[in-house]
Amino acid sequence: MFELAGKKVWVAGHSGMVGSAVVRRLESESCKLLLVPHSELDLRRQDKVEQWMQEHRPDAVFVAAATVGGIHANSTRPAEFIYDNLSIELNIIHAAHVCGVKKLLFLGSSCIYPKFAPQPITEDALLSGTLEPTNEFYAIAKIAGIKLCAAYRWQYGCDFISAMPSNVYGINDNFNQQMSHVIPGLLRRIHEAKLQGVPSVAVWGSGAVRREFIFSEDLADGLVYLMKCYSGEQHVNIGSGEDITIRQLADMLVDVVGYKGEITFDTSKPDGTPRKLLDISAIKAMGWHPETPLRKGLEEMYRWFTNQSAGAIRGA
Ligand code: GFB
Repeated sequence: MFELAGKKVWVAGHSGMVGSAVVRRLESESCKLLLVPHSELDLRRQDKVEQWMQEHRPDAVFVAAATVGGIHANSTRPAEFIYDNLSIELNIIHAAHVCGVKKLLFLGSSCIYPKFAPQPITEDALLSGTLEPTNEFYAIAKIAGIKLCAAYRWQYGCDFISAMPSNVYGINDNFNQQMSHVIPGLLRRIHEAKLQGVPSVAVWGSGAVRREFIFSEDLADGLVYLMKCYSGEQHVNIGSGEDITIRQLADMLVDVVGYKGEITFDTSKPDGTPRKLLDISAIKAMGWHPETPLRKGLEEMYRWFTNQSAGAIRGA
């Protein structure tokens, strides 16, 4: 057990969807939160990161900072995705070792696994096949992050762990159409089509591919659980344990929003990986399980979205 109470905990990336959910979840842990905005600390600058960590001396670190995006952003900005993410991980993980951080959790992504990995995907599928080309550069950066944690554990005995979530959605998501993942992208398009009386909304790709989604608040709870209860070299999958097709997801979103128009499919847009369902038996065996069914999470996300002022929604 790693107790968080009384500890100084740095959530790197606290303004993002996952980081802000971790901050909300940590409010009940009696720890002292350390947060620094991007405008004050560029995590891609090694000297600045080391200096900031020397000054603030966190006991524990959640590495939720990353350059992220959906299939379009990943396929069109590969240099930013590999450069930013490698730099962020390298700087934080190395500085955590130098500054004697007691526990660090690195956050990856289910796209680290091979495109055609057997489903559901177990942790040992890592590096067993070719990656999905639309997110290869991001995946390689995230694989490097896992290996950094393992290397610092082997050589220096650092208690650095890694968690691999399925596709995340929820509160404080990014709704920019060029950047977003499928849920915020479609939710916003369907909502705007409803308001403007547009008769149809185009879904990218065939709609036949399958994805597993985890609600931001469930993920944050699982990450805090791992921080407190898990120590090991093996990265740990974390998801909802269920997947659906993009067509089924679009139908659910139409229902949640209350849109009366039609859904069409734009097959000129990429599908990406055919299926990405994580095997979450390892984390379940540790005693954690997801709480929020997809439909309930989408309703909560839509309520949150419609209650925000326009300026408060990222990417809108
Ligand atoms: O969410 P998404 O971009 O993530 O796309 P990936 C999932 C599927 O939804 C793809 C389709 O088949 C998309 O073509 N889709 C349909 C849409 N309509 C839309 C839309 O309006 N916006 C978006 N974005 N997709 C990302 C990776 O892949 O998943 C990252 O690129 C990361 O590396 C992330 O791992 C979790 O699952 O395809």
